[in-house]
Amino acid sequence: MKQILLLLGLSFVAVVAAPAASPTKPNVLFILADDMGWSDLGCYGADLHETPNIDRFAAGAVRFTNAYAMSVCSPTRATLMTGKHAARLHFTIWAEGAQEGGAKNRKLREGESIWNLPNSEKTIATYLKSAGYLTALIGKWHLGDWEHYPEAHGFDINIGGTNWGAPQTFWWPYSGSGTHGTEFRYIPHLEYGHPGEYLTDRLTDEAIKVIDHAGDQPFFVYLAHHAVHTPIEAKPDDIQHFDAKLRDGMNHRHTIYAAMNKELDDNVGRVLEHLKERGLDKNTVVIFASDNGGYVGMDKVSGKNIPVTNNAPLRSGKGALYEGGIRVPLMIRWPGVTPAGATCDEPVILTDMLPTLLSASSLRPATDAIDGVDLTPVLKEPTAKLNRDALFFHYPHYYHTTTPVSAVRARDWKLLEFFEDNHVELYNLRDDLSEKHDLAKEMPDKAAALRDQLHAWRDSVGAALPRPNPDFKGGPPKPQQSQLTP
Ligand SMILES: [Ca+2]
Repeated sequence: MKQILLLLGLSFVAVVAAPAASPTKPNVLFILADDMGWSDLGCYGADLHETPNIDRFAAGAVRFTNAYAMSVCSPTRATLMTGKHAARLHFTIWAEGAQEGGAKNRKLREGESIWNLPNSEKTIATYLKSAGYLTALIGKWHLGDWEHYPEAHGFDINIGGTNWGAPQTFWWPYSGSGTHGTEFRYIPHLEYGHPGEYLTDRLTDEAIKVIDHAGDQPFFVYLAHHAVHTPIEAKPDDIQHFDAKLRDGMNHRHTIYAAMNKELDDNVGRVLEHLKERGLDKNTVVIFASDNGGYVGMDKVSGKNIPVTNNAPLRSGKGALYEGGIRVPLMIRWPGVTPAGATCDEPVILTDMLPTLLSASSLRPATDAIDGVDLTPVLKEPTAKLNRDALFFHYPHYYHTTTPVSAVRARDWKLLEFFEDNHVELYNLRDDLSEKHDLAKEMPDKAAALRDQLHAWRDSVGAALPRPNPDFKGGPPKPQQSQLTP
């Protein structure tokens, strides 16, 4: 209640002093899109979609072409916050999926996953708060029940963060039941709004209020938009624009999803413009990323019987460990450090955000069990190489795009190991970005070496593995999808 009153009051408080964040404590604005695919943005090659504001931001930032996340929501958010791999945390599936206990009549029982981020974990917010920052989560949290909400993880302010992975609707009052199972969902602290108000706009309004409220205090604003996750809902005028623009042969075909992307882009533009007007852009690290690959299933709301997006040239989408499920947009602008308009091809992962942001704030992680690395060297010099030979992925669960699987990316090489039959697939991403040509049989020694590397990593983090399901009755696998949204 105190936070509600505080924020309601903000509307009536004139913005006063210019910010006083010091060079050693830059402000941080982390904008996370939900389920945005690697090729959904103009600057990553989208055709139907229009994202001029994010494209302009990319032109002043370092844009990563080989950035990765986990393949679904909660594991990425957990690794982002802690700098530890989701497999080390044993947080490998979205929170509601972990509570359901996984698929039933399948060949394997899924690896066990937690659904509450332990309060003993230190997050980016924990560190920055202790260093004097105002810390705020605005939007999606998805890391556990109320005892594990952002307030328990170092955030002074939580606007909207709950255990739920998606709103029932993007239209005020954002509440109801039915779209995502039978439970009633709402967005706390946004009860006061008006008919026709759209969630992406409102979350941006709240972020701007918090930024202004920070005054002389450095801020960490984690603006975790629900867009462009289901339910696929957008403003009629924007939908009409993309209906008129759609042409045969376009990679993207879902005009409501295109409108959602445009509306997210409008709001990224709005918050960046606000930073500029306030003179805060010169001392604010701004990061834009997505939490997993684009969703290639159907949505239940739009009435369109087509996949929500298409991650081409990448294979598959959310859930899978093919590139379409894990490769994501990532752009970072760090005034005085990042060159404008550079691209960086070095493989990076959102696990790297904690050590990077701590470094930007002249802090160091307190534990050596951090899996991420500080990206400062490639932010200063985007053609530099990081001292890391591989990235790892672990999704011991079923989804409509995959069976339980682990993967390793080592420079140009990528190996996936599927647990149902232990078969491996080997790809050279430099030659075969779309993962069409499995080289495992042609190059058995290379495949064996990467498999050994993957197994050694799984052992080192204590990854939870799937196991045979004694109750499996055989027969064709029944498509399994949670009633609750990832
Ligand atoms: Ca997501």
